[in-house]
Amino acid sequence: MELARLGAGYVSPNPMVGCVITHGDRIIGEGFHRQYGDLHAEANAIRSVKEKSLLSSSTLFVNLEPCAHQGKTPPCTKRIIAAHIPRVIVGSIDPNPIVSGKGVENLKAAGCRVTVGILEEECDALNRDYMTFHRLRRPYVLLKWAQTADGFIDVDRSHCATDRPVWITGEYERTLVHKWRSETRAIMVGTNTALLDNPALNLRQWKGRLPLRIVLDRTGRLPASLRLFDGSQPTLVFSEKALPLTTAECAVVPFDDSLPQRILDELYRRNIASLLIEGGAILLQSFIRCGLWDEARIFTGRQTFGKGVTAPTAKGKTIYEEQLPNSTLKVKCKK
Ligand code: AOF
Ligand code: ZN
Repeated sequence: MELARLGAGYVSPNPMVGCVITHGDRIIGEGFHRQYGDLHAEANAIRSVKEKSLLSSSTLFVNLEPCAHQGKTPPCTKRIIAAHIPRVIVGSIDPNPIVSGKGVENLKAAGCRVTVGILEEECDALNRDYMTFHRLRRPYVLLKWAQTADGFIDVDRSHCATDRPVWITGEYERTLVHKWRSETRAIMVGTNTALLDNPALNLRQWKGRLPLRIVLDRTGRLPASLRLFDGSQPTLVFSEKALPLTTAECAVVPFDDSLPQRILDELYRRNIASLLIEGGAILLQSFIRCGLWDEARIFTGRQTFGKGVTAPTAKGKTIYEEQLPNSTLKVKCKK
């Protein structure tokens, strides 16, 4: 799993996979999936073994069922069988219908001894985006917001036109959010947030793959001068009518109660396995209302606003809490 995580941010919509090959009590090979479309973890691990003669009496450990399909690379089961590896230990069964169960079946048919379900919960959690994408046929939905100690996510800015957001957290939190962006394939904001904050939704403070930027614009009122439309990154606008955009794509959907589901359907079609929703309150709450979220990361700052835009409320189980330099971070999971 540690090896698998080295691919974080680079492999989606494919899973993070790590693989270790042992001989007796010695590790003789290691590998992980480095980048979308590259060699799979098992292939890298087999390649890394120097004494190939040891493979026929080795054990291969992998967090996800080895694939049995001819994809961008040949099936891993074929490589494992060709290397005469007699024993394979698997964490999770692959939820991808083109592989699911077939990998284990193929290995067993070739006489390999296979054990499935070792640290399954941890392996499922490691690839929660991938698991959610295939099991629920929608991206993993991550909500993020920052609120004041008295529960506001913004001051009331309805009467002032400024593109400067009011900061509740600080530099450390900002960098952390950029890291999260690098680990997510798409980032979405609502119309008001786009207008008032003029966010760039890029990775200024972190290295990684640029995510798809998504913004809602029901009636086409967002000006082309926004940073979102600077053409520096793939950008998608959901609107009720086809908008004549030059630096972004437009997806037409009805803006009714089904909007969150329709957005996720469109992202599923586009092979986007994870979505980070960064605000504002209305957009966040609409996904919460539909139950279409998986995790909420909430920063609570030290200052108070007294009045303003009320923060969303999401009922869930707190799975993590940490004191950061300028706030408390709470991570909640739905249910
Ligand atoms: C990976 N890396 O280490 C393993 C994967 O797009 P392809 O052809 O690379 O195939 C992707 C599928 O292969 C993926 O959905 C999963 O079922 C299987 N295993 N994929 O990208 C890996 N082991
Ligand atoms: Zn594979």
